[in-house]
Formats: sequence, structure tokens, C-alpha cells
Amino acid sequence: MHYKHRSKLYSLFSQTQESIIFLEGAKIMYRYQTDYEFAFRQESNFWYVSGVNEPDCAAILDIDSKEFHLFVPNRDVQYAVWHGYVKSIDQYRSEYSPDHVHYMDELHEVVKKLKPSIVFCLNESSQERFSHEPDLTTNSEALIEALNDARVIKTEEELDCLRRASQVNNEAYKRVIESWKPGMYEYQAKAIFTEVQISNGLQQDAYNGIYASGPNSAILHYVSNTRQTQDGELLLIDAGFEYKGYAADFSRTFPVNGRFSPDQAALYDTVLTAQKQVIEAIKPGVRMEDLHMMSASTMMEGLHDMGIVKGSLNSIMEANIFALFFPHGLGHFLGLDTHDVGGYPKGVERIDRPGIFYLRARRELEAGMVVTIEPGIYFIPALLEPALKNPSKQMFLNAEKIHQFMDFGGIRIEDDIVVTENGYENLTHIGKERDEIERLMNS
Ligand SMILES: [Mn+2]
Repeated sequence: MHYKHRSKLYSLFSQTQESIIFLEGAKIMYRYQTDYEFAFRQESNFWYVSGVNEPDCAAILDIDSKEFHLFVPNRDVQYAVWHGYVKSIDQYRSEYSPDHVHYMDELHEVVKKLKPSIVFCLNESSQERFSHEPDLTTNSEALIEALNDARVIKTEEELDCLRRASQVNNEAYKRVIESWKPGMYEYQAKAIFTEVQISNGLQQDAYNGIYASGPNSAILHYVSNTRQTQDGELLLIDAGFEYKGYAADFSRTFPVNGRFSPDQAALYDTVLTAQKQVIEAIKPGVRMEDLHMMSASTMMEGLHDMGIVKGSLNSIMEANIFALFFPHGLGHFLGLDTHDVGGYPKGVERIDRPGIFYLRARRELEAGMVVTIEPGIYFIPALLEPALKNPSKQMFLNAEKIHQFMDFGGIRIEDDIVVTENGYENLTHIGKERDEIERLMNS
């Protein structure tokens, strides 16, 4: 898999100049000034090209010869005492099949032999390593762009990793939803969810999971997960773990007591209608910003039918009322990072308009891309209270209704979608229709 990634990366560079790529892997991170080690997670780009899941390594990819030089730390025996191993050069060679293995302190000798005129590296600390080499320039922009372009289109092996992460995520969601009862605490959702992941061998969360009940479900990155859930409220879960570095990222929102109230049902169906409509539209050539606006417009229609917003749909959209209820992007690329790379290719800027400004991917979809589709409706007092006093917004808002919903929280429904030649493949299988959720909770 990683050999293919290197070939793909080479193909994105022209070979007219003597040049190499230099990438550094992650180091062990510690909690402030203590010896508490955080769980090791390899840097995504280094993992992508090397497949080496160990700290303190680096790689040179020689664009001319296409040879892979792996640089490894020269550990002392104490490392084996605390971490269980010190590997020889031969062990690294047989484990990762690079063309050459060197100790880290041989970096400058190797570079001298390769005699590149350009070193492509990702960041300033890597550039710093070459600052004393004469006749050598460093460039990061071209490498960032090439890695993003390579990573944004997934190979079949990468898709299989994403499928596995999703498969376990489906199981984890099912387990939480079917075991939920009023009075349980948000952190118990995290406990059940995590139990399924870890017992399936997935130990690394893809991001800090959100387990948000009642009003907390309108806090987009809520992570304290400490509240006791109440009968009559919703619970929103947005969580996922990684398989071999590849993330799953779903969201589901369900009633704590196992039955949607009429208001919850109406809002839920509004979000679900928008989500399904957008997913049906996915195929190569479609643009994320168009899908974002399509979902925003569909959700405003739903809020209009409920009497929460008023006026013509056109004027509601023109006044950016959708951004008050849907203040985040429709979705993002997914891969080795949850908010994966490639969303904004060179020269493409964010759209300077409320709501859609936060869209993390503005790019025509192509087969092999993986996106999340996650529309939501939220009642966020920090946005709605000033809007109700704003002369250009208040005429579109039914103040009485909105005050009734101010503690409601929010609803988000998120699936992970692979763009295929003819349409899409949905990796998220846990039920999202209201009757499926109610059946799961009451059987
Ligand atoms: Mn997401």
C-alpha cells in the first residue's frame, strides 16, 4: 500500500531537476513537564509514504532514482528497558523494505552523496536541517500540494481500511443506541462506544468524540460529556475511531427515551431529507459548495413548514438566515485525518458568506474521494438572540417559536461517502430513519 503511495507521489513531480523529498515522522509526546507518554500516533504524511509506525524516524524519497531511504534512531539499551525493543538496521530493512536504511545522524552524509539541488520538505523545522547546506534550496509548497493531491484520491486498499473503520463504527453506534435509557450520563455513551472499538482492536480515536444531550447538542465541538440525559431530550453522538490510521466519522441523533416527540420528529425529518437528497446527488463532477447550498435550502424549507422561519425561500436564503441554524460546513474529506487534506486546492479560497465560509472542502468531486455529509439544524442562543434583535434578520424569524426551541439543542446526521465512477458508496449503515431508530431502542 505504501509503495503505491510513493509511486503516486513521484508521479506528481517533474524530474527535470535533481531533487529529493524529506519527511519526518512523529516523535513521542509527553504531558507537559512529566514522563507521561501520550499514545503514539504517526504523522499522517510520513505514515502514508512509509508505513513505519514508530517514533523518531524520517524518510528521503529520491525523485530521480525513486529510491526510499529510511532513517531510524540509534537507540540505547534504556529504550529497550522502557519500550521493549532496540532494532538493528537489518530488522528495519526486513520489516519495512526500504531501499536503504541509515541511522538518523547519517542524514547529512546521505544528502551530500545524493547531491540534490532542491529538498522538498513540509515545515520550517525540516527546512532548518538543510539551512547550512550550500547550493541547496528548500521548498514546502510543492510537496504539500503533491501530498494533498495524492491523498485526496484513495486507492482500493485505503478504501478497505476506511470500510473496516466504518464497519466497527456502525457496530459501536448500534450498541449505544440500543442500550440507551433516560438517566444515563453522556460519558456512558462514550464508554459503550469505546468498548466496541477497543474490543475490535481499534485503539486510536479519530477525534475527540461528541456525546451531547439536550442543549449541549447545539455545541458543535462539545467534549466534556458529563451531563445526565433526561427523558424527552435528544442525544447527539459524533464519534469515530481509526483503522490503520484511516478514520470513521459518523453522527447520529436519537431520542433519549426511545420515541421522537412531534417537534423532534419534524426537525429530524428536515435534516434527514436534506442529508438523503445531497447523498443521492453525489457523483463525479458535483461541487461541494453546491451540495452545501442545496442542503441549506432544503432545511430552510423544513423550518418554514414548521413556522420557525417566515418569508419567501429566496429571501430567506439571500439574507443568509440558513447560517443561523446551520453554521458549519456540509462536510469534509475523510482519510488519514478526520478533516482530511485536499479540501482547498491551490488558488481556491473560502467563500466569504456566513455558514458556507466554514465548508472544509471546495472541490469538484472525483471518483476515489471520500467525504462526510453532515447537515444539521441547531438552536444556538449566541446566534439567535442577536438575530432576533437585528432589523435585517428578525422579519424572517418567528420569535415566539424560536424562544420555545431555545433549549432544544441540535440535530446532526452524518454519513461517510465514497465517490464512485457512477455515483457513491455509503460506508455508514447504522439506521437513520426514525422508525429504524425507534425499533432499535424498543426491541
Ligand atoms: Mn465530520
